Amino acid sequence: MAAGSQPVLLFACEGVDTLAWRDALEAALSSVELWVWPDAPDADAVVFGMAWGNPPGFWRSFPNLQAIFSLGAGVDGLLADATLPAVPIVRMVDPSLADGMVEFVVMRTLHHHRLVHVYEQQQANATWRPLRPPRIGRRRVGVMGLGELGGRCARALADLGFQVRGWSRRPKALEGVETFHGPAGLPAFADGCEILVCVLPLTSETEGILNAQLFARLAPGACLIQAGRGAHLVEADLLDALASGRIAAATLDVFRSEPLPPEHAFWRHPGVRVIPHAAAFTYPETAAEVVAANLGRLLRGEPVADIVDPQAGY
Ligand code: NDP
Ligand code: OXD
Repeated sequence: MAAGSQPVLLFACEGVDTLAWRDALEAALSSVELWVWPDAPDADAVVFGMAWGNPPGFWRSFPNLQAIFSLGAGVDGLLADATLPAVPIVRMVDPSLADGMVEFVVMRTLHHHRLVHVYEQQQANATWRPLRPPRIGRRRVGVMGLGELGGRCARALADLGFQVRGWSRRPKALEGVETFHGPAGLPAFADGCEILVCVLPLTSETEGILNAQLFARLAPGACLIQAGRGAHLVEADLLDALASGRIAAATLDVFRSEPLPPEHAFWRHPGVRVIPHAAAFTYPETAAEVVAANLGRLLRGEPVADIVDPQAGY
């Protein structure tokens, strides 16, 4: 394929359904030419990139790159590449991705609220013991991260009737949600939470934030739902908290090492439910429209939402 008169968008994403993405992007894009890696005959012609799971150094081969679109909401992987060109990064804000995260968080919050993690262990011993959960309005759920995903989750949980708190970096108001922010707000946010949900981005400030100090603030026997990034969690602290009963059960969707190695203690721990990084997915048919709209704004020189702040790291 030779470079034509339109700017070229190079789609170079690993581990996704490339054909579905190509079809969706071709249907949505009108003012750029789409190339799909490895079919990129002229590196100089590439003006926009769509990235996911690329090896470090990949994007530095395109000297005329003007912006990178992340296929995922989390950009920690991209930003970890020290050679990444200093161009704007547009992260993924796909309504279907947010729907998926809401489904996942609501599903697992209800699972823990209704004590299904206890019934699973009772069933292993053929134990018949009904347990009455607190009324939903008495159940304290804390959501870490109140962005596109966490904000939607917190609102959905509040709509169901949970007593919801939320924690963000900057002050934020969300109807039905008691909000806290910054490191100073973290202890008060965590105090007495019975179900803790993490939907944070991974940054230098949030790495290792799910640790013994935080767990000590939760209600005894609290449950954890972790759908942010694996490096948020200090794994040894979770195993200790499960052993002491400080944490009764954990739903883990993301891990420091993915796929989770077969020998990892989480696989066989009765208090841990392992989900293979499947809380929420980006859907080409909706996400391609979002990419096309942002590309159009870039080409017209208009401001683009969802640009990553490299200082903040998300
Ligand atoms: P957003 O950027 O929209 O929101 C991030 C939220 O985290 C914001 O509320 C932000 O605060 C808050 N935050 C960031 N840093 C801190 C900090 N240091 N202290 C307190 N709060 C902080 O991101 P999304 O909601 O779109 O995505 C969040 C993350 O979810 C992704 O980065 C990714 O890691 C994860 N994810 C996981 C998936 C899965 O399948 N498991 C799928 C997709 C995403 P503020 O509002 O003040 O900016
Ligand atoms: C994402 C993810 O960041 O799938 O979009 O984890």
